[in-house]
Amino acid sequence: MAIAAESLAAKLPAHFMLGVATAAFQIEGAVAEDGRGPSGWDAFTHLPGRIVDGTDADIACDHYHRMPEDVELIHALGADSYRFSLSWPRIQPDGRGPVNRKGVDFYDRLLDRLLERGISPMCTIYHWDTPLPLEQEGGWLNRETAYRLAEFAALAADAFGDRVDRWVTINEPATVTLNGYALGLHAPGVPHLFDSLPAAHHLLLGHGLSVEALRTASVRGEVGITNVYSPVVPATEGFGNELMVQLYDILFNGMFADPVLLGSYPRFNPLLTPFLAYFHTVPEEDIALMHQPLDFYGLNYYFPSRIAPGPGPLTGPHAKPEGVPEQFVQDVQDMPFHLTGWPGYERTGFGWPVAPQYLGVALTEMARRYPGMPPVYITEGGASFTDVVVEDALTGEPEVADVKRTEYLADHINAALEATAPGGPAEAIDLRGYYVWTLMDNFEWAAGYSQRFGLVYVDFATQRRIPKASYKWLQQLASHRDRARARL
Ligand code: PNW
Repeated sequence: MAIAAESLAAKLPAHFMLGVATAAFQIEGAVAEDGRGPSGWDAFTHLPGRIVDGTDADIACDHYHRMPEDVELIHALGADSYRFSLSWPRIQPDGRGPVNRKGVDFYDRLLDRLLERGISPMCTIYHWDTPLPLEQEGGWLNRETAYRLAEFAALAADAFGDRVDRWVTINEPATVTLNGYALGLHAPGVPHLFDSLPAAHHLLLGHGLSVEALRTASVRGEVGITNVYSPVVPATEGFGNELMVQLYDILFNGMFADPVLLGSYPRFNPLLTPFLAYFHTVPEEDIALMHQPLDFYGLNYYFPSRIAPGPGPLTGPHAKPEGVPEQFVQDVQDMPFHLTGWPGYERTGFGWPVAPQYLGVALTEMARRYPGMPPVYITEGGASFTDVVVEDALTGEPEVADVKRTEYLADHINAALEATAPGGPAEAIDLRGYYVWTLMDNFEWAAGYSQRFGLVYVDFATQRRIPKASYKWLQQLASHRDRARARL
């Protein structure tokens, strides 16, 4: 049973933001309309065998045409804030050079509508849709892309800086590096394993340069980054496993958070040098650029990781989607560690363990590793489960009783509040909000439409939107909170 909305509402600190999040490529569709250029993800989805269900994002949720209706859903939900991303190839089709006015117009209309409805905009500048010309020049393996991103950030600041409350420079550079460049399960789709570390470095450089661009433009909003975080635990006892835990923790967490928050790459056991020697070769000035003062830090949490030494079957978050050519499996078999299952834990549609207590662990580890860090927003959290649409016996209206998703959200918000409450193990963290991933079912990257994360069900054949029980639960949470606020 999920904690009741009313009792959870009573725990929410004043000014805590309840939000919903999306990303442009996953919802917009209209990929060849009004001057939008192709992205690396458009190209990747059209390669044979890369998307589990053989789909693409050409139409997705058709949000480009249905934006007003979708903003009404956010408004009726009672959300305080909406996190969305800018489509870089819609605004700057070649990744350099002039802006596409019609692309800018779309986000102008979105921002105006959000503000009219009293919804605070959080804008992600880069959520993975690199313009194809830049991807063809090496994408994030090419240092040049960092400078191109900063130029795009300057364009965004100029166009939208008067209306955006919070800017996220980059979403999850870890997933871009690991799923994209290391494993090839995401765009651009060629596995480089440990030779992908320059992609991480250039993403972080792109973050730092983008922060500079936003500051130079004197945007009125706050500035931050979003990193995913997964507490890492060993599957077995012994030094070999501890070493692999350290390696995975660096690859997934430390190499993205440390330069941003501490101004250095993680220190590591010299036995890991064969994998991480790249960090000894990077210019000091780059790391200083990555280490910009931030107004907030965005944290995405989905699941903890259990690591065993040696190559192994592809389980866990990096499991090979069905249909991916065998050559990629071979490459991953060369890895010195693998992710193991979580016996005894409920799992989501992706096979990710449902472990709300580990969100508390994540926040506790962050508090210890990064003393004095800026205020934190959990910029994503959510789960995919199989959803079944049934007709209500009385009204005939379609309904989705997504009990597990509702519990997931309630338990995770509760765990985050408890960990960061006074006296809690992560009390040093100033937690300011939680954004549910995601507003509506959408194009779930390599999983296509096979994984539904939405608060709103989307029937992709008709584009009908059906609010699920989790939507109604969040609506209650927001309204109980509002009533409690009004009494003060
Ligand atoms: C995040 N992993 O991606 C993204 O920010 C969203 O766009 C995405 O839809 C959502 O989470 C759900 O997948 C992740 O393998 C993808 O560890 C992969 C991982 C983590 C997050």
